[in-house]
Amino acid sequence: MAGGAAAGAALLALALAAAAEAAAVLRDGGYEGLVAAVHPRVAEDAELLASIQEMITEASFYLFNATRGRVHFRSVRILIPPTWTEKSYETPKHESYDTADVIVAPPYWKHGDDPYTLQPGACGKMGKYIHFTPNFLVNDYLLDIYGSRGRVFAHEWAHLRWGVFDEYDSDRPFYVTGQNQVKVTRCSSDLTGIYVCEKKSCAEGSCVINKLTGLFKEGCAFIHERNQTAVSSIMYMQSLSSVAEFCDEHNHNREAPNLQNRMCDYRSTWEVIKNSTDFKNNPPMTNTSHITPPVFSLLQKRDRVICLVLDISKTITGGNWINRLHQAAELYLLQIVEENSYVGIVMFSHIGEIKTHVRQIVSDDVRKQLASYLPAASGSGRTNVCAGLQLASEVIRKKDGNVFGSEIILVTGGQDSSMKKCFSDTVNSGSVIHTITVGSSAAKEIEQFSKETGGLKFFVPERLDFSDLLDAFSGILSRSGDTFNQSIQIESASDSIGGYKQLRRTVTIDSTVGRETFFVATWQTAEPPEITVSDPSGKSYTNKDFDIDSIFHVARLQIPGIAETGEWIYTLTNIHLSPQVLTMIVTSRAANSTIPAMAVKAHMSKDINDYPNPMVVYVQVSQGFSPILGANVTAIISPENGDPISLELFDNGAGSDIVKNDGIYSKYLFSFPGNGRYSLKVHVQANRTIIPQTAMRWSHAMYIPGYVENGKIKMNPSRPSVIKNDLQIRRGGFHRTAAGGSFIISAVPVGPYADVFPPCKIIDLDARIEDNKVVLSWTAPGDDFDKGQAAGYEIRTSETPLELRDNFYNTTFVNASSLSPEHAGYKELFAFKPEAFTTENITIIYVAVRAIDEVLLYSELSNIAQAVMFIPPMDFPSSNMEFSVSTILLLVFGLLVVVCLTASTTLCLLKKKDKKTVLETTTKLL
Ligand SMILES: [Ca+2]
Ligand SMILES: [Ca+2]
Repeated sequence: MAGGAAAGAALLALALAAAAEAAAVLRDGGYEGLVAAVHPRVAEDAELLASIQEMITEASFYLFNATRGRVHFRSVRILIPPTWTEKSYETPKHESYDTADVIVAPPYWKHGDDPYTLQPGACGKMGKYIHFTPNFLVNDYLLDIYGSRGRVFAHEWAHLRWGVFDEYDSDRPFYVTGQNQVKVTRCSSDLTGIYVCEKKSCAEGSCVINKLTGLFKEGCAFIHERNQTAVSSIMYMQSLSSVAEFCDEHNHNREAPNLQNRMCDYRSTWEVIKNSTDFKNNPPMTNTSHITPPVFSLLQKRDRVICLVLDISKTITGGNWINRLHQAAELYLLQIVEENSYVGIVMFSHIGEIKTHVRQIVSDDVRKQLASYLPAASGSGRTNVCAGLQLASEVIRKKDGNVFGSEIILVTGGQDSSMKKCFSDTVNSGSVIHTITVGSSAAKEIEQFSKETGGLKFFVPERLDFSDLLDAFSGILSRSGDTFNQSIQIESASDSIGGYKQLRRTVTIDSTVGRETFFVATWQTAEPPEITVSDPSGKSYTNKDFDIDSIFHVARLQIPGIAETGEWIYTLTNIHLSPQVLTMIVTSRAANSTIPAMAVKAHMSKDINDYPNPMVVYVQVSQGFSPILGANVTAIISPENGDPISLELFDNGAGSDIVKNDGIYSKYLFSFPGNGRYSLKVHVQANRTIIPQTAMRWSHAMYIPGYVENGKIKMNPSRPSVIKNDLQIRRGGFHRTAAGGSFIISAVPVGPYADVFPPCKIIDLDARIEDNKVVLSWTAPGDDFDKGQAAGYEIRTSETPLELRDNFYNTTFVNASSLSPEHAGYKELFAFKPEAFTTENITIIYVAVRAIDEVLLYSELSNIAQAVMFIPPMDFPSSNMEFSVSTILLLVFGLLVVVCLTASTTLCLLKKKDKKTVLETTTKLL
C-alpha cells in the first residue's frame, strides 16, 4: 500500500471507536451484520476491499471447524469512507466507523502492523474492535510474519467476541516448570521447535541461561517447526497449518505464565468460549456439514444529514426550559456540528412544526441562520414525540428521498404514553436516533430509540441550572473516524456563584488543538456577568469582545486563528446581590490535520444495572491510537435527584483496571442514591503529556520470528526497532471534558443501607521467591470494592492452580493475621515461608488471596499467582542429547549464513558447542 505506507509514517488524526456494543449479531450459528469500516484517511484501494472479503471468508470456514460447527460469518458489511470515489455502493443505515467491529486504519504506533483487539474488560467480556492496518491487508510479505489473514482474523475474533486472551507473553516468553525445566510460554505444550539466539546479547551466540532467573537471557527465541502434528492452539499460533483448534481442558498448558491463565483463572480458551453468551444462547447447528461463504455488502455514506427534534412542552420548576434548550442547541449549531453537514430543525409539543428544512453548513452565516430558527417560546403542556419524529422524517426525506444513515437528535422531557405508535416505524426507517432525555418524568422508552438504532443517549437531570444539556449536545459528534473536523470540549464548568463573587479558573490549551476555539458563558439574571478571558501572553478579552445575547443569556467569544498554547485564565463575576449559576464552556478543534488531538472517550460497563451489582466507569485518554498516561481523570455521575457522585479513575492495573498504563482509566461504581437514570461526564487534566513509545499492551497477533522447515531455520526480518525511550514526555499539559452517555439503575432499596458490597477482586497478585520465602505483592482492595479499607486477607497455597480455583477451602492456609490491610489502592507486601518447600522437593507453588470486609463479605478469589523456586540448572544436556544438539546446530550454522545475508541487521551466530542450550523437544524434532 504505497499511499498507506506514507500515511502510516506520520501520526494521523484517528478516532478510537466509541463504546458501543459490537455490531454483529449471532443467529442460528451465523454472525450477521458484522461491520468492517475503513478509516477516511486510508488511501483508496480496491485490493483492500477484496482482501477484507477474502480474509473473513477464510476465517468463516476456519472458525466453523474450530468451534466444532458452532459459528460462522453469514453477512458482512464493509463501510467505505466518504473520501473514496463514489460508486454504486449501498447506503448504510445504522453502521458507522465508531461502532464497527473491525476497523482498517493506519498503524497505532510507528512501525506496527500487528493486528490487535482493544479488550478493556475482564475474561469473557467482549472487546471494542479489531484494528488491521492497510499494510497488513495488502502486503503479502507479512503472511510469513503473521500467518494467513483469515486465521489471524479468527484469533482476533476470539479476543473481541469471547474475551479470551493470548497464550504467548512477550514479557515472559519462557518459564521454569515444577520439574525445573525451561519451557516456552505456549499452548499447547505439544508444539515443537528449537531455541535460536538472534541478538548480539547472547554471549556465545547461542541461548544462555541466566543463573539468577533460570530463564534464557534476552535475545533467545523459540523457533517453531513449520510442520507440526499439534492441533492447538488458535490463541497461540494459528499460523501453523496443523493448528485448527483452541486449547481445551485436556491440552491447556496451565503452567504457562500468559494472560489467558492470569485473566481467566487457568481456564483454557475453549472453556471460556463455551461459556460465552454466543455459545450458551446458540445450540450447535443440526446440519453442520455445509455452510455457505459470507455475503458481503459494500456501503458508503456520502452526506451527513441531521434533524434536531426539540421538545418545547417541557417545563422545569424554577428554571426557563426554552432558554436552556436554546443555549444548548445554538452551541451545537454554531460550534459543534461538523462543516458540510446538512441540518434541519423540528420542534414539537402536542403537535409538531418544521422550523427549517435541511441546509448545508458551508459557512458561519449558515450556522447563524440555522440558529435563528431555534424555538424561542414554549408550547402547550402535552408531549407528542411521534409528531416530532414524523416531521423529522419528512425533513430528512426532502433532501434526496432517502432516510438511511441520517441522524435525528431527539431532545425530550415530557411524559408521553403514545410513543409506541411510531416506535417501530422510526426504528426501521434507517435513521440513527440520538436521544437527550431531560428530567425524571420522561417516558421510559426514549432510550430504546437509541439502543435499537445504534444512536448515542444522554440524560440531563432536572437541575437544569448546570451545564449538563450543553455537555450532552457537545458530545454528539460525527462517527465517521474523521476526528480532525470534530469539536473537542476543553472545559465545562458551572457553579452557583454568590453576589459579587467570581467563578475563576485556569484552562490549558495544548498544541494539538486551538482551531475554532470558543469561550461561551451563560448566566441566569437579566444582565450578563462581568467576563474576562486572558490568554497565555496576557492579552485580555472582556464583555465588549464577546457576542452577547441578552434574551437567551449567552456570551460567545471566538479566538481568531489558532488559540495560543498555554494557560488561559477566565473570570465570571456575578454583579448581582443574589447568587446565580454561571457556566463556562470552552470548545476547540484539532490544530493540525496530521497530528491527532488528545481525545477522551467515556463509557460505562453496562447500560442497565441492578443494585447491588457494581458497574465500571471507563475513560480512554489517547492521541490517535496512542495511550496517554499519568492524567488525572475524574468522573461525575449525576442521578435524577440528589447530588452528583465524583470518582477518581486510575490506570494502575488493579481493581477494575485490567491493564496498567494502557491509557484506559477505570473505577468501580456501586453506591447509588436511588433508582432511575444517571448521566456520566468526565474531566481529564494533566500537567504534562506522557505517551509510551513502545507499548503494545493490547491483545495482538504474534510477530513470528521464523520457522524451522525441513530441518532448516528460516528467520523473518526482525521487528523494526522502536525508539529506545519507553516514554515520551512533552512539556505542557492539557484539559478535556467529555459526556459519557446515560445508564439506568434499578432495585436500589430505600435506606438505611446495609453493607452489601464485598472488597473487589485482586487482579495483580504477584508471587516471587526470595531466600526460601514467598514474597507476595498486590494492590489493596477496599471494604467496598475499591473504596475504603478491607478488614483482612485469607491467603492459601497449593501445588496446582485448579485446586485453589475450585477447592479453595481445602488448600494450605497461610497465617496472615499479622497483616493489616492498607487503604484501597496502596501496595501490600507480605512474605511467608511455605511448609511445602521445607518438607518436600517442590519448586513451584500457587497462591491466591481473598479479602474480607467488616461484615465478613469475601471478595472473589484473586488471580492465581505462581512462584517458582529456582534451583541452578542440572547439567544439560545428557550425552545422547549432545548428538542431537550438534546435529541441529550444524544445520543451523549452515543456514544462518543465508539468514545473515538476507537480514543484515541481525547478528546471527550459533556455535555448536554450547552445552547450556536446552532442546526441549529434541526427540520430536529429529
Ligand atoms: Ca488501564
Ligand atoms: Ca463492604
